[in-house]
Amino acid sequence: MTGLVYKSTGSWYTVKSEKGDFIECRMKGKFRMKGIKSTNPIAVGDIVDYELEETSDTLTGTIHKIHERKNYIVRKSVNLSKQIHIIASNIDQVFLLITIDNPPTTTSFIDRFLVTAEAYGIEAVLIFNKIDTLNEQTLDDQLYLQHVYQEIGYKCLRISSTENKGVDKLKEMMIGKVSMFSGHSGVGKSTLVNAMEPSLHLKTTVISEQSKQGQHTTTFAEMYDLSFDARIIDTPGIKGFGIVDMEPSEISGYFPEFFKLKDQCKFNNCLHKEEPHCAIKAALEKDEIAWSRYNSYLKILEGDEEHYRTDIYGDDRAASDETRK
Ligand SMILES: Nc1nc2c(ncn2[C@@H]2O[C@H](COP(=O)(O)OP(=O)(O)OP(=O)(O)O)[C@@H](O)[C@H]2O)c(=O)[nH]1
Ligand SMILES: [Mg+2]
Ligand SMILES: [Zn+2]
Repeated sequence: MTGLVYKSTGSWYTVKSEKGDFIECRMKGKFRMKGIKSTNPIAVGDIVDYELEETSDTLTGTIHKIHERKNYIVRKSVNLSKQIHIIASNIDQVFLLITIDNPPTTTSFIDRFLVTAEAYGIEAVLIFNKIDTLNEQTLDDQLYLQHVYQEIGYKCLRISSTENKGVDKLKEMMIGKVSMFSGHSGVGKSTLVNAMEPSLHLKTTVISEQSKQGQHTTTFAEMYDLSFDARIIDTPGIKGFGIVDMEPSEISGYFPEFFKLKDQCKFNNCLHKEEPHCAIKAALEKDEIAWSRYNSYLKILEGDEEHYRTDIYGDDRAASDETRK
């Protein structure tokens, strides 16, 4: 029998059958997908083959095959730097929730996320959530960031999940699709799912007053069927985004505004650092490329991965003055 994985806790997987029942399944033996070394062999969104276990009183099953994935989005696991964690698979679009200051989201984090989505060929949309909390300064910061990303071509939405602003527009974009919410803990992913489907009552928690960070309320990725013909995968907040191995020459291809200009660089292997007649540096000087994007690019190029854990709330805050050049 074939089903779709709605939740994975590591040892048990909730699979929705073709008839629409939810069956708790285990994995049979060990199996690996070709070329993927991940901490989790099966992810939410996977299509699997399973057999029902006849011996048990409750309905359980064993999974013996994963169908090939259309795509998947991964992050490097923070502790085991060589391993990756598959957040979800077979998704049509991913929404990154961003808050300006509660909690703060850095441009470096946003850009790492976007690079990952570009690399895996998944459309990414930016959601600026908690717009009801913005003051004069943070509103300015939010609008500036939105401008930067819209210029590049990313769709942006302004939402207040608690005041139900902008939610209908989002729903429209989700019809007929599998979408995923991502972002730091506390940005309001689960609150936004509740705003779209109040009957779900997903657990949410206020962010810590002191640290201005979320409390990691959602602990496992889970998919939900929504009443307007849409599916959403709510995910646990992520601290940082380690970029999975990329060749230095590949990276600028995942910055769409760099990619457009690349052919105009003097050297076709230009890494846009110190090379003469670099079209990207020229665009930067003319303010046609945002400095925050260029800085993110350099960090990824330098393999600056450990950094994000310490400076995420530090000097490269999304809305800091340096990035507003
Ligand atoms: N003012 C305001 N508060 C919001 C909004 N969206 C979410 N919140 C609040 O932000 C806090 C965190 O929301 P959650 O939905 O738990 O955040 P999350 O992103 O799911 O967090 P994790 O599950 O930890 O990753 C809660 O207190 C929400 O009520 C919003 O649009 N405006
Ligand atoms: Mg949550
Ligand atoms: Zn160049």
